[in-house]
Amino acid sequence: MNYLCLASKNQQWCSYMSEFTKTLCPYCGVGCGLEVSPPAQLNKATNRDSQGNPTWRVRGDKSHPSSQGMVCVKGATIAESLDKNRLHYPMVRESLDQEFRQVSWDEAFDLITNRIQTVRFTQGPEAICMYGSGQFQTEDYYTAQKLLKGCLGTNNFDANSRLCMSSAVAGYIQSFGADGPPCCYEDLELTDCAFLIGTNTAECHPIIFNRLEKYHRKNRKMKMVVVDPRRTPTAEAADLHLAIRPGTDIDLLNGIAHLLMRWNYIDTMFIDDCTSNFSAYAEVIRHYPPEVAARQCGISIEDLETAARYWGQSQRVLSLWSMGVNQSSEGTAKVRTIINLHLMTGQIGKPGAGPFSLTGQPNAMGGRETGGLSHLLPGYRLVKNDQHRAEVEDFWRLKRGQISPTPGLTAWDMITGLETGDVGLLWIAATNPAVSMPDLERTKKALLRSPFTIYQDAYYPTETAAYAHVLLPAAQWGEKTGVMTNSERRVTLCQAFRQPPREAKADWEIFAEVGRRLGFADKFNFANSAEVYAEFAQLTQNRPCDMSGLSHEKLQKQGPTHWPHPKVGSNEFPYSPLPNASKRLYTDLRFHTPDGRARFGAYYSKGLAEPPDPDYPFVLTTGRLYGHWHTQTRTGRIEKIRSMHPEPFIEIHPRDAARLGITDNQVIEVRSRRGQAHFPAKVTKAIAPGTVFVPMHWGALWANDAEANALTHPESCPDSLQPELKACAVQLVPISIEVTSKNYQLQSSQW
Ligand SMILES: Nc1nc2c(c(=O)[nH]1)N[C@H]1C(S)=C(S)[C@@H](COP(=O)(O)OP(=O)(O)OC[C@H]3O[C@@H](n4cnc5c(=O)[nH]c(N)nc54)[C@H](O)[C@@H]3O)O[C@H]1N2
Ligand SMILES: Nc1nc2c(c(=O)[nH]1)N[C@H]1C(S)=C(S)[C@@H](COP(=O)(O)OP(=O)(O)OC[C@H]3O[C@@H](n4cnc5c(=O)[nH]c(N)nc54)[C@H](O)[C@@H]3O)O[C@H]1N2
Ligand code: SF4
Ligand SMILES: [Mo]
Repeated sequence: MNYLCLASKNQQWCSYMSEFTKTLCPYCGVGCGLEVSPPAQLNKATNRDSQGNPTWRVRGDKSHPSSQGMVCVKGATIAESLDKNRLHYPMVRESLDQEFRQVSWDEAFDLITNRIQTVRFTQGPEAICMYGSGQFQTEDYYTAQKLLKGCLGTNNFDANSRLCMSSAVAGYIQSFGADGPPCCYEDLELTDCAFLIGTNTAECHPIIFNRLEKYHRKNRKMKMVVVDPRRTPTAEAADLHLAIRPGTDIDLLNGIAHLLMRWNYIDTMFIDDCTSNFSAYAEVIRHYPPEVAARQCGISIEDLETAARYWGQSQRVLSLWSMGVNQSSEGTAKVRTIINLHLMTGQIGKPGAGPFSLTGQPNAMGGRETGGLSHLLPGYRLVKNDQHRAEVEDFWRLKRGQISPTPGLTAWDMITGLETGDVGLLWIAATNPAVSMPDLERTKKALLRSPFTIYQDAYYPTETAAYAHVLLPAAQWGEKTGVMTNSERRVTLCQAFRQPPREAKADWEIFAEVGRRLGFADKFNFANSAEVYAEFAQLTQNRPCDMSGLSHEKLQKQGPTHWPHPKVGSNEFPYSPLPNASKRLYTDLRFHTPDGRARFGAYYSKGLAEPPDPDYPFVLTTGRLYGHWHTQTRTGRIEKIRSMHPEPFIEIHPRDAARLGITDNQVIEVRSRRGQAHFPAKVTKAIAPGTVFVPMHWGALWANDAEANALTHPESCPDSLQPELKACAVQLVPISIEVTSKNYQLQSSQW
C-alpha cells in the first residue's frame, strides 16, 4: 500500500517534467519549489527567445510539500536576473590597480594551480584559504571540502554561514550531541504556541510565515509571540510582541524559565529521564525573577508573565529563530537557552513542538551536511574528533593523518590572516564579503593586502571583484544540476534548465579540475554532479544526517525528501519507505550525546559586546527587507524590487528624532568607532527608543556611503565564532541635505 501511494505520487512528480523543470528557489532557506518553463522559441545559443527576451517563466510548484505552490516576490522575479551583468570569462590581472584581461580556462587553471603549489611549498597549506557560501549546491560544497581538507590538508574552508547560522550549529551540537533542526514545516500548522525570537519571518522567510499566519488566523486559540526590538511585519501579526532591548534575549528566556518553575509548568519526568545538567540551570534561573528580567529587557512584568503563561499552558510549543539570536557575541548561549525552555517543558520530539532554527540561505543546511565550516567534516563530523577524521580519510583513500586535527580559519580569521601575512592565497566563491563582512574599512584594507585573491561569482561587477586578481565565471541556479537542503531537512534536486552563459562553469567542476591538475586525478574523476552526490551521500551513512539512500535519480523520481534517509536494502525501486521519523528528529527522546540525554546549558546573560555609552549612545541593529537579497547582485537588477525598496534608510524612534532635531528623509551621518555611513531618516515608532536600524543591502555599488557594515564590529561568540552583526554602538549626526532617490540610482546606472 505504502509503495503504491509513493508510486502514484512519483508519477505526478514526473508527469510535468517534459513541460517544466522542477527546481527550488535559489534565495532563502524556506526552499520553495519552483517550476520553470522556457521562453517561447528559445534560442539555445543565447538563452533568449526570438525577441531577445531572456525571461524564463517561473511559478510555484504545487507538488512541493514545503511550499505547496507559494512563492514570494523574490522567487517570482528570479528569472529576470539571469542574464544581467553576468561574468562570462575567466579574467586575470597581476595587481589590483591593473585592468583585468580575459584568459582561457586553461591559463586560469595553470595560474591557480601554480600559485597554490608555490604557497603550499613556501608558506605551507595553512596559508591557503577558501571562503564559500550557503548558496553553493551540495556538490560544490562537497568537492571543495575534499580539495581543501582532504587533498591539501588544510581546514581553511569557511563559509558565509559563519556569519549566519554557526551559533545554531554550535547550540544544537552542545545541547543534543549533533547538529540538525529537529522540526518540520507541518509543525507550523500543528502548534499551540509559536514563539518567534530574533526573526523577521514575514520578510525573510515569507512562505513559512504565510503558513503560520494562515493557521493562526483560523485558530485564534493558537498564540504567536514575537521577540524583536523592532515592530516588524512579523511582530504586527503577533498576539504578544516583546520589544526587548537588543542583546537581552537570555534575560528574557531565563525570566520565562523562572516563571515556568515558579508556576510548576515543568515536565519533571522528561527532565529526569531525558536530560542532564538541570540543577546547574535551575541555579542560574533562580537569579531571574520577573522584576529583574523585565527591567533588563525593558518590557513590562505583565508581558513577561503573559509570555510564560502562553508557553506553560500550551500543549505544543514551537520556537523559531534566526539572526536576532545567532548573530550575537553570546549566540550559542542564546540558542541553548531557547532549547532549555523546550527541555524543561518536554516540548520536543512531537508534532507542533521543538526548537526550530530557520536557515537563511538556500543550501546552508547542505553546507552543514558536507562539513562546510572550518571546524566540520562531511556527514556532521568534527575536525577535532580523531575517529571522524579517520573515517573521512579512509573513505577518501588518503593516508591516515592527512586531515589536520586543527580547526581552520574562520571567515574573520581569514581577514586578520591577510593583515598578518599568514594568508597567502584567498579563494572566495558565491559570497560578496566586501559588503557582508563586519568592519568593512578593516576588511577592505585587508583584502587590498592579499597577495592573491581568486573570486568566483556569477555576476560582474560586484563589490568584491575590485579586490580580485583572478575572476572565475560561475554557472548559477538553473545552469547546473545539484542538490539543496532547506530548513526542514528536505532535500530537493535542482535541475539545470539552461546552458551556462559563455564560459561559465559549475563551482564543483572548477574545484574538481583544480584538484586533478594538482595531482589528485583519482579523487576527482567525477563525470557529473550525480556522481559527486552519490559519493557524498555514501559518506553520510550511519551519521545523524544519513542520506545514503538518496541519489539524484531517486530525488528526481521521488521528489523532495527529508533526511535522515538511510539506505534500506536495494536503492532501486520500490523506493525505500520513508521512515516517518525523518520528518522530526528525536521522536524517541534519545539524543546524540554519549548518554543519550539532552544537556541543559546554564548561562547568565552577558549583554552586548559593545554596549551604548555617552559617546556612542544608540544601538545600531542591521537586517533585511522583503524584496532585496543580501548584496543585491540579483535583486538590484530587478526593476520591480528596486522600485519596492528604492533606497537605504535608517529607522529612528520619534522621541530620539525630536531630541536630535531630525525630520523624516533628512540625511543622518551615523558614526561608530570603526567608520561612518549616511542614510535618509525614517522616523517611525516601529523601532524602540535608543535603537536604530539600517538594512544590510546597500554596498558601494548600489549607494554612496550607505554600508551597514562600515559601522559593525567583528566581536564574536566564543563558541560559534559568529560575529555580532546585530548590534554596535553608534552616534547620529543630522546633516542638512535632503536626499532624493536619484542619489541611489546613480551608482548602478553607471554600469
Ligand atoms: N528578503 C530577504 N529574505 C532573506 C534574506 C534576505 O537577504 N532578504 N536573507 C536570508 C538569510 S541568509 C538569512 S540569515 C535570513 C535572516 O532572517 P532574519 O533573521 O529574520 O532577518 P534579519 O533582518 O537579519 O534579523 C531578524 C531580526 O532580528 C532582530 N534583532 C536584532 N537584534 C536583536 C536582539 O538582540 N534580539 C532579538 N530577539 N532580535 C533582534 C532585528 O530587529 C530583525 O528584525 O533571511 C533569509 N531570507
Ligand atoms: N550588517 C550585517 N551584515 C550581514 C548580515 C546582517 O544581518 N547584517 N547577515 C550576514 C548573513 S546571515 C549572510 S548569509 C551574509 C550574506 O552575504 P553574501 O554572501 O556576501 O551576500 P550575497 O549577496 O548573497 O552574495 C552571494 C554571491 O554569490 C553569487 N552567486 C550566486 N549563485 C552562485 C553560484 O552558484 N556560484 C557562485 N560562484 N556564485 C554565486 C552572487 O552573485 C553573489 O555575488 O551577510 C552577512 N552580513
Ligand atoms: S520564501 Fe524564500 S524560497 Fe520561497 S520564494 Fe521567497 S525567497 Fe524563494
Ligand atoms: Mo544568512
